[in-house]
Amino acid sequence: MFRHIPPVLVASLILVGCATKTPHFDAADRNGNGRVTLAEWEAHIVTILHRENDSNRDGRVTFAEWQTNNPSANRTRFMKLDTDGDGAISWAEGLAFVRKEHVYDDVFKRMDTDGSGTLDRREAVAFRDHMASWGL
Ligand SMILES: [Ca+2]
Ligand SMILES: [Ca+2]
Ligand SMILES: [Ca+2]
Repeated sequence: MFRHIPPVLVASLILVGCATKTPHFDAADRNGNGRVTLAEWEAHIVTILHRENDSNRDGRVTFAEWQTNNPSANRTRFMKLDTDGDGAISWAEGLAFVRKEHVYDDVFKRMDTDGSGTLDRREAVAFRDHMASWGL
């Protein structure tokens, strides 16, 4: 992907990338103590996903909105998330699902390379760079 960019520029881009703060880490670290717990990470991811799927920004993700963003979505899965059956997925319902199904446990463990149970900025940056190397 960097084929047409001079190597020096690539190097400086990478340096800038390393020097800048990691916005995801700061957003996820809700209590600002420099560590991100699994609970904080889950809340952060659900916030992003919920915002992305909630096309009309009313705080509820209806089946129509869900389907727009997930063409392969089916109603059975939607109903599993919509636990109060009001026809929309709230942020709290999304988070409850993610926790119940342990959706992000594995990726969190992979990010927590020292096994401390929390992510520090160094671990988050390493993971981000790892993802970047895959073009993500
Ligand atoms: Ca909505
Ligand atoms: Ca609901
Ligand atoms: Ca750690």
